[in-house]
Amino acid sequence: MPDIAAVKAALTAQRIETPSWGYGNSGTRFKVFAQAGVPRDPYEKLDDAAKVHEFTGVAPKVALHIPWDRVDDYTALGAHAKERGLELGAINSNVFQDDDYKLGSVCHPDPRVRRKATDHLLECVDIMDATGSSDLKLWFSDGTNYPGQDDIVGRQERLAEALAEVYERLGDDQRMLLEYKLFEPAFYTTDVPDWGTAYAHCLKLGPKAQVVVDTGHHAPGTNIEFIVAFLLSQGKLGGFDFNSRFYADDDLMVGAADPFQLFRILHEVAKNRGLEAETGVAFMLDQCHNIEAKIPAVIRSVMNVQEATAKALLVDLDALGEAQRSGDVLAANAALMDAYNTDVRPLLREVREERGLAPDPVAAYRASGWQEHIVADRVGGTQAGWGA
Ligand code: PSV
Ligand code: MN
Ligand code: MN
Repeated sequence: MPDIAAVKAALTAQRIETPSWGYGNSGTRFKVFAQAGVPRDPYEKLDDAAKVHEFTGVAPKVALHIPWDRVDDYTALGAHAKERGLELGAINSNVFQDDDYKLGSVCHPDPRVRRKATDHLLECVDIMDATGSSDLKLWFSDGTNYPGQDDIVGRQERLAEALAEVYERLGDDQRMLLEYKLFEPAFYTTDVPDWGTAYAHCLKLGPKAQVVVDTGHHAPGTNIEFIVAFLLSQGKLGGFDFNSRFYADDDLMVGAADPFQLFRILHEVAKNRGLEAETGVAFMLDQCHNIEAKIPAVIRSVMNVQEATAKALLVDLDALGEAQRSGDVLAANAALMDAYNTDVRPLLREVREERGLAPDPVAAYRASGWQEHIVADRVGGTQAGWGA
């Protein structure tokens, strides 16, 4: 049986990074429903993220999206984070919202546009130098809408060229995390549509390039835990963008649509040492809270990851291994299901209380008065950008 002290230690050590854009207004292409009290600038996004960390104790890092979080002085932004017990996390590049990118960014047929896009990625590494961030997260909306529109292999070559240039610019303690997505906004071909394409590019680039798995970026029915297990076993899993989906890239709260899938993913992570800091797997959220209250939704999401992690840590790996070796299919499956069916909420409440935290972070947030404070204080919130 798993040692409960070790389970608690692993839960205490796990860190979950929250996205700056999750705190701002967002919506669909049909409507952005503005909420009262949302942050007006990146500094206020950090103020809200600090509340998530205050009540969960496990969310000290905040991912930035450039240019949504562009500021004049990143050192000052880093200092603002530090004063609140936070650190700046992954720098997410954005080569998808300028008119120039209609036919792509680093895969665009025009070298001028490719240069502009690559320069933006290099600028993101400059920002990482200033913020102390170690991860550059790359997601490309590049692709085509119609058969024959562009040369598939030619686009791969352009992509490889840009990635190689950015890879060369990375410092010793920096890495690039390449994110794939099946479709959208491109509807016929996407230049990085799946883990295999991302993996092939990362393998060619070298050890500082790893794949990021956004849980919302697969076709329905895809076995994401298989991808996770494979990438981890090859040292190529850089991290997660957690969210959940019912249909496409819905960006709903992680664990809301399919908590069992989240458990299966985290079981592979836990079993293959992905919870150990040295493995370097970043647990990030990439979500948008369009209709629900944002800060408590981020807290809820952090808790959902913790609950799935706790269940994964409760899997009796000795019993599982024994059942697998002896070909006992039912016993092996039962070893997983026993853990999944355990109510881990009391254990997590205990872990929090042992650290001097409130057992229920959402209730603690609601009682804190922060929501009333920001609603009264902030008039005219910014739009987070686009919540894809
Ligand atoms: C793209 O859909 C994505 O998942 C990428 O991570 C972007 O950076 C993020 O969404 C923007 O919300
Ligand atoms: Mn993502
Ligand atoms: Mn997405």
